[in-house]
Amino acid sequence: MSNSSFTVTAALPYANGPLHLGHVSGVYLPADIFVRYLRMNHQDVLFLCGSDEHGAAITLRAKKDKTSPQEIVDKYNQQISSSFTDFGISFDVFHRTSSSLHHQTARDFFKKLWDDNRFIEKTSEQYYDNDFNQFLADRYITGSCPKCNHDSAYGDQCENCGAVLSPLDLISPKSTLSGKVPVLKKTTHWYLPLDQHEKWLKDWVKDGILDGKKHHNPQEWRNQVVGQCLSWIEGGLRPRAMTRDLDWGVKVPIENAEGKVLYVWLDAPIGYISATKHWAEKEGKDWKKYWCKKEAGDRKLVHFIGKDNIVFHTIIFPILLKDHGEFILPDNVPSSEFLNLEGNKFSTSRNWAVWLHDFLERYPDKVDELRYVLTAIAPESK
Ligand code: B3M
Ligand code: ZN
Repeated sequence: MSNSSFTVTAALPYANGPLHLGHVSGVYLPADIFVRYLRMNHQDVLFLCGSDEHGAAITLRAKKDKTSPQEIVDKYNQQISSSFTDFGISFDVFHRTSSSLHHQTARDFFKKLWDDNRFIEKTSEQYYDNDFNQFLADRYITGSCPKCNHDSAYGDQCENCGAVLSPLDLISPKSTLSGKVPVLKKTTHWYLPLDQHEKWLKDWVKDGILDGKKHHNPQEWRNQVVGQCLSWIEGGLRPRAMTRDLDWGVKVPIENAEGKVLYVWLDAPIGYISATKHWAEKEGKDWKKYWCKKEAGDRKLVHFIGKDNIVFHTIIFPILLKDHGEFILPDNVPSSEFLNLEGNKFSTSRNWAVWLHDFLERYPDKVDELRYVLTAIAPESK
């Protein structure tokens, strides 16, 4: 194997519940195998992860458990991190997005893009709960699905038919906070014009060409990743709001943005960069060698992710990295299909899972056996 250097990331698990074997087999174990293989071949590799501690996934869980988001993320950051250690996943660093280092990194990133006029400011009407005096995140609104009539579709998606929705599509919407019909109210947000990036994205994903030069070999990407990404682009991209009306998250670092935080899918991937900074500070290294065009040379960036995260890692995050200007783009984004349990997809919210910490408590000396079985049945392409 010729000498190369790698920055390998594994999707940041939401700190809203424990890890299950679906997460492990689809993301963390393949990433760990890849990294161990590189290290065995004396390649220079940094392997990083951390917990994703913002967004409605966290606030909803806190509400359900009648506690605060902080308590939820503290609890699950701890539990997830020990499960990874006990299972022998060999991260160089496991960080968290609630750290002040991350907040600063994400704010600076957003501010640079804002200063460079990369966002479009837009005022629109969104659902608001008068009893709770707050705008409703997509996941806080349920109603009937306009496509299949399923009666408890969420504001962003129908779990029954898979349709991607916006809250205004729902028939008879209801707030999950008060249970009442929400009202429409005006609010201003900053949008990333994804549609302006279709051309270069397509060249990059389909042919591996970036800025007129060969960037990576597209044959090495999995079919389902390229396929999903191209079908999004071909369907036409639309501007997407990069901020939210919420009080849990990274505050929007510009004037007249009180009560607004960064969209969790803007801040979470930046978590890869802050995890690197955190590690580099401790190790006396230069984080830029792992991320920045000037310092990184031909270092390869590889994101291991779950199937439902493809669009964020092949479209939105690459646009953000390119717009920012200093960063390298991913060379590969390996994503697996879902592992099923008795025919159904593993699911934290539906409590359908074999939990990793449960397995490790019951069978502490069977780690290699579990790693073997999950590798043998890995849902690589189906
Ligand atoms: N936390 C989504 C998930 O667990 C999300 C991944 C973030 S990667 C930057 O499905
Ligand atoms: Zn539906």
